Amino acid sequence: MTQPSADTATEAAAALLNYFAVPRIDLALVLGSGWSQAADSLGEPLGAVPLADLPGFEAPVVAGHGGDLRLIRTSAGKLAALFTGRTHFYEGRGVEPVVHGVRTAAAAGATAIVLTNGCGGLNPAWLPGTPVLIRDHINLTGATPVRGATFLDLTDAYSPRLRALAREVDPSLDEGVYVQFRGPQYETPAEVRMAAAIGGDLVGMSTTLETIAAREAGMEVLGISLVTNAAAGISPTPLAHAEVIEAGRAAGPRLGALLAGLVEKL
Ligand code: 8IG
Repeated sequence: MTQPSADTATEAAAALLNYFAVPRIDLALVLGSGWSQAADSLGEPLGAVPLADLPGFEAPVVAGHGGDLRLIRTSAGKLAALFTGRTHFYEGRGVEPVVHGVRTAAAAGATAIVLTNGCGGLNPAWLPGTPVLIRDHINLTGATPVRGATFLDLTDAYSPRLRALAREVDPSLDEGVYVQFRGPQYETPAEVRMAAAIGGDLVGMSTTLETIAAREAGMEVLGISLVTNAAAGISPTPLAHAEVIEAGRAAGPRLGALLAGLVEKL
């Protein structure tokens, strides 16, 4: 299919607003690996549409990654679009499908977006199941959603205001720098040492391109990583996708409480 563009995001936004019969949405959340259980605690569910039914989306393929857009009314009365899955850069379809959900949310009126992910942790104190706020990122994909000579400022890309709100909900939250590798293979231990040397705390395969697109679209961004595993070489045991799913399951109640407390304040 042809690549979804900013115009396709306008079409997808119109389709979703029409589907739910609402004039606009207020915020959006993207649930990454390990975060799916948090979906049920965010407010009053108003319905769901398969992403593949909206212009420009294709169904995600990874086990443990869903593919719906759910509309939720938060306890504060805001309309939140919840993406239960995302397209990853490693799927090889390019950048446009990766950021299509973010652009659709912005085109539908969202002024803030919460981007969550599952990732590897470099700090051995972050046991599997620990949520960490993203303070900043390093994009090692070599790709960008920005087209042309658009010199987008990424200072405070991860909103200090929203991070402070998250810490009001959970004062124990640490912060870190998220390093996006292309994947889909996990890093080698040497690549993890490189990530540490360049200032990284978290390694993953999503989020940075979405953040860039969200900032270009003028949204405030909150990024939250769930450390589902120690990054390669940090722990003596090899990485397994089953570990990722188990860490998410065990952390479910904490993540649900965190997101529910947060959306009340957004
Ligand atoms: I879940 O250790 C998850 N996603 N790059 N490295 C990278 N991505 C991840 C990891 C990890 N764990």
